Amino acid sequence: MDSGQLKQAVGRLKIETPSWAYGNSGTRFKVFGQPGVPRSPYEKLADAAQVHAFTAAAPSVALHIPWDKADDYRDLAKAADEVGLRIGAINPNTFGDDDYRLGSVCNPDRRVRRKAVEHLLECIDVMEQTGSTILSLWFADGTNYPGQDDLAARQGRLEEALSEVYGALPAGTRMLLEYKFFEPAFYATDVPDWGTSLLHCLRLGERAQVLVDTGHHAPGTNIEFLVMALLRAGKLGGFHFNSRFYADDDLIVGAADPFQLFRIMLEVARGGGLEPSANAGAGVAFMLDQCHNLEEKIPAQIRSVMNVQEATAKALLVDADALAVAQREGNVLAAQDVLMDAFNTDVRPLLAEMRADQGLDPDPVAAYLRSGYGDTIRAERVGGTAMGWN
Ligand code: PSV
Ligand code: MN
Repeated sequence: MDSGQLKQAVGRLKIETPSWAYGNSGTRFKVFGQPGVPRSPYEKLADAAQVHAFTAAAPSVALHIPWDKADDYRDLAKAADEVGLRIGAINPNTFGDDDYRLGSVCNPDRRVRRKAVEHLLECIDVMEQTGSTILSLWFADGTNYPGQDDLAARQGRLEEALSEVYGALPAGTRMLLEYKFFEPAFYATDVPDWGTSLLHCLRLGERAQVLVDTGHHAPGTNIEFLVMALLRAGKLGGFHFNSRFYADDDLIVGAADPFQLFRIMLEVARGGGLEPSANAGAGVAFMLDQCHNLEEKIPAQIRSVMNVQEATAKALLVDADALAVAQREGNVLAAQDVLMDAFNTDVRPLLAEMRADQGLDPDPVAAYLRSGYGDTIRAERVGGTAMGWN
């Protein structure tokens, strides 16, 4: 691929940012407030628009309901449009209510299960009102102790809930099922891994696909392998990108292990996942799912978008012909060289050029910091209740 094609391919990549990245966040020990943080979903959209303005790569924002509850979702979608954005995935929240102590859709109590399903259906309404095409599901359901509940019965309840919700999906939309091997349940999580998610998605049908959150695996998991396998099966719905040192750290993607991000994007590229035609035309949804507890939020999202672009550019630089020859000949060292040559290439000058071609500042973070937007929101957003986890 020559540099012109590479710039075009990376330029086509779109990365969704999460509304919750713009609000206050922290750990279970402390949520730190930052000045200038949005007080409404509308202000979150304004911040997300900055990320897109400086990168031209983040045109959509995921919502989390009810964190982003609005009186009028059509109006919210209109506000997004006015700042050059659209509403991306709708993420129902079935973990932030006392009723969900023993789970949501897997809860032994039929009343609680019904409440959770009703919320999922309400989120489908939100999709219809905002033009969203993705319902992105993650369940905090699980058990803390062996024997606490019947593991198989919980799968049955999950199956029942998913079937009802799947049946209510509007035409042209899809459902992504995210897995996580731990947290908040300690003994058994009801959707712990891509295998469990895939089993449910296969049973549901074509419009149910697996969502890979890069922070949700045991240490040492070969994430690029499962990405390859899901893509081959047409079941890689999308990503929640972030970075982990220990657990689900939700840090800037590529911060802990840029080589892993490169390997993931390499499998995405080789499997055709960068093409809009992937997944029977639905494409792979590239989304960030990270929070910035210490650092400034908007430039941190910009940095994250750039990290995905850099990893993708390096993946596209891999000399496929040379790699094929090395693999055919069983030349392990040569194959390794091909990969490392691409990974060790400094793609930043090329991406700076790509941005200049797009009419952007070649250095988006610096340009944002110079813009004065941060000072403006810190001065203007005084009073009211900052949005966040608390
Ligand atoms: C759970 O850890 C998760 O990755 C899910 O995607 C949630 O929706 C999100 O984080 C909440 O921050
Ligand atoms: Mn996630």
